[in-house]
Amino acid sequence: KESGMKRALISVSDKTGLGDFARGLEELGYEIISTGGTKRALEEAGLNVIGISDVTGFPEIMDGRVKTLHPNVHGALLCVRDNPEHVKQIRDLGIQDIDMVVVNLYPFRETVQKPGVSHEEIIENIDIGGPSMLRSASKNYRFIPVICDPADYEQVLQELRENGETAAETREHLAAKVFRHTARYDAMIADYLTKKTGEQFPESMTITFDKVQDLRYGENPHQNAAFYKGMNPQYSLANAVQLHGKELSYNNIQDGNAAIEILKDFQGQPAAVGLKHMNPCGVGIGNTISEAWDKAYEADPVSIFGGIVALNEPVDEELAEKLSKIFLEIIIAPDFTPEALEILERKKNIRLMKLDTTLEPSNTKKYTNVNDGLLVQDMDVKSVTADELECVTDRKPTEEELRQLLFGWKVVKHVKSNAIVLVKDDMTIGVGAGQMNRVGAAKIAIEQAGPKASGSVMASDAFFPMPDTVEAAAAAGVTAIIQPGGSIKDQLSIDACNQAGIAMVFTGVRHFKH
Ligand code: 93A
Repeated sequence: KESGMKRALISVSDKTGLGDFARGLEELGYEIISTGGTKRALEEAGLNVIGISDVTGFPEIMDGRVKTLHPNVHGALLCVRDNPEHVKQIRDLGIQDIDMVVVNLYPFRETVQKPGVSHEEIIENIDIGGPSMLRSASKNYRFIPVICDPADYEQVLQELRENGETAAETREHLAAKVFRHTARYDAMIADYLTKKTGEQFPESMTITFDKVQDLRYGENPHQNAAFYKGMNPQYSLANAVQLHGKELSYNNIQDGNAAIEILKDFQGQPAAVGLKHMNPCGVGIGNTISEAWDKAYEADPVSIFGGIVALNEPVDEELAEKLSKIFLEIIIAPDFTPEALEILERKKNIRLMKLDTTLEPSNTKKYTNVNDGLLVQDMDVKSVTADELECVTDRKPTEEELRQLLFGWKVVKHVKSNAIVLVKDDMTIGVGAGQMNRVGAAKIAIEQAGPKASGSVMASDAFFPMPDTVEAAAAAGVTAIIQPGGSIKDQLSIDACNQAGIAMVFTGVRHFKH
């Protein structure tokens, strides 16, 4: 070695913590080699830096596309230092050792997510030299520590200060992290280009997720769990700002997600969703958000206990007073007024999440796990308008019935199948969820509605295989029904409706949710 000093190669896009880390290395007797932008940043921070061109004997060319791709770099990084042949070869070629690699990559993900970004700019942000160095040094982790995450700077410095070198175990951890990082990085590029080709379901999936947080536990305390976010998290709870309360649990995140999914179908009017165990227990719309909540609450004042509330307008003082009277796990809303916050924050445990819940449905994919595999489908973003309904009974629904039917249809889509929802006065009054037969779901909804069932309308997520559900509806005083239609026995249900004076419309669309 010419200088006898250790050398660290630093080339980073994310310059977080860079100055302090490099200074730490300098104090430990390291020389620092850097590429253009990193070198400038380090020099501004008052450090001495060797330019990469002095190592490669080559200028950085083609707008930086080739800076570090050179045998003087990769020879040093890949040399097996206890292999005398390797060492001889690099000495003969005049390749100097590099003892540490600190690289993080062009911000590909951030670039893809930039509004109005061009394809060319995205392509330029595919880092080639960076991953190459990370991979070379990681393959050789027995000898070279490699850092791709500024969060690891401190530990590395500390080990160097204490022992003059990093622990073998640390180097192994760092290398594993690098390969996770570069694998994910490539997967993001693959995702971007695959989407661009229009391929819907490619031969192999490369979905990339970033950990949001480890969770205390999963559905139950004996299950470990973590929360990850994907590439388009704008409508995800991962993007919510928590204003108050304990950390979200696994079940909270699932339930919260289900609640905001429902809101997507109620844009353009104040809407409130009460949710328990993945199913809505009350949905209401109103002229004000407070009125919408009154209805969601009144829909089922029993089940909402310990539930989740999602709203598509800010919580004000009036609403906060009402919400504070019941035990709720989470409130999700686009905002909370200061007065509302003050009222709700008196409750220690309630989680207050600020999230833009007013976005339109997004046409993203939905993933469901099966043992060691994944089912992937489009999100169910289908909706129907009044014009698309086919009335199949003698009596047509009235204007008001039609409004309630469409309301019920939006809700039933989000209820676990088999699902029946009863609706009256812009609110759900009975929700029958997740039954193994349809009439069973209807009976639950009717029982829950009690006397309110009379004069209500019914929505069914799938067709009636038999007339028994219509018969139960008629007995309860239901006046109109919305369902997909399409059973070979539709006529039996239509006859039963006509007999009871019920108006029934077909959507031609079904909303199974298993
Ligand atoms: O364009 S590259 O793919 N070609 C290279 O040879 C190369 N070497 C380092 N990108 C390359 N890098 C990347 O440049 C690093 O991964 C890092 O993200 C970035 C740092 O550049 P600068 O120091 O000029 O800001």
